[in-house]
Amino acid sequence: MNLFWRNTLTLAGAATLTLGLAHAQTPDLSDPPDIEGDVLEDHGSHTLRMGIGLAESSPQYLSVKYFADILDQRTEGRISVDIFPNSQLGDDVQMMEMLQTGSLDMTYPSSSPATTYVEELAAFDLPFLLPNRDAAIAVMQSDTAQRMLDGFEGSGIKALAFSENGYRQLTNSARPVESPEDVAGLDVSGLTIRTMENPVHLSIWETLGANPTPMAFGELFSAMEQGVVDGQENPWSTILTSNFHEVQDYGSETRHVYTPFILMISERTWERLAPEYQELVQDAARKSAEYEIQLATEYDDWSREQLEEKGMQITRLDDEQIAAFQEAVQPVYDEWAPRIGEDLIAEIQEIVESTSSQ
Ligand code: KDG
Repeated sequence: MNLFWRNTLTLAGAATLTLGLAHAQTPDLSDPPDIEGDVLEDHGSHTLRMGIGLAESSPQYLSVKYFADILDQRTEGRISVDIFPNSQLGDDVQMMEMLQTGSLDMTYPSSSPATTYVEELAAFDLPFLLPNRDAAIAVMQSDTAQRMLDGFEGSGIKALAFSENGYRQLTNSARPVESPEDVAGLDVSGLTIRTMENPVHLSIWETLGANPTPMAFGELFSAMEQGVVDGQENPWSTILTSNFHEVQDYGSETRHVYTPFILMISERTWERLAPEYQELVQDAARKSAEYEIQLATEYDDWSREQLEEKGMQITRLDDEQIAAFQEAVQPVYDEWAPRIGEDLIAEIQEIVESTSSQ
């Protein structure tokens, strides 16, 4: 564990089960791809416990069900996956620690709190680095990203695949936000914003004049309900499937950061699996991650429309308004780019540019 990174954060304590009930409604979703391949030879039975932060209707949960179905079908039920949604078993930070000790088999955090294990992951936290989904996907599928997954080696965690959490959007209960000035407040105080446990995110919101508070995702709904924080930022699908519209009146399509998820397994669990099972788990992880990206894409705009229908006042920012945010967070780049690594950022920018020239 890198102490420098750890010390930058204030951990917000244990996750509690405070999310609203899961939404039953979903957009028109693609069916999971057919499960192909023979049934594997019997190498013993395993039950894998997987904890995730999000609700049963989220793209993350639905893709994990597909992951479980692949393992079930290819082993005739010898590998089963028990999924615990809604931060029931803890938050991203706690569940990664449980993977290290072997008290939990699998989890699926955002890359942002995982920067305590692999610092290079913080490149994803730089605001406005990935301008569109094609670029983001190209980066997640690149050798650069594979190097980041390999960087977990020796930590007690094996990182299997990247997928999409998505473009993060700001919501709050105080006022419509169209500009950095609205975040900072002119005659009123800056918005109190919950962030993930990640120093770059703290820096973004401090720079914008907000009062950022890192907090576990599982505590967020009640923190907003009780007015402990004014707002938060997450992809529209998470805002909808976690029922944040019940406690947040305003949304702004800021798209300030694209966050990936990382599907991971405890190294202890991994080592207990026969090589043929390991290969299957790795393959199922990649396939379910691809499916997750597909679902997250299908959810994104649909979720924003649903939120509007449910009464959230959503501001779509034009290019000029986005540019104002981009300019305001330039100091975050200046502070963090040298610490994260200029070469790494240049590598990512090259991948981004190669997608725009296609
Ligand atoms: O399962 C993932 C969630 O725990 C979390 O990563 C969601 O983006 C998230 C957040 O804001 O904490």
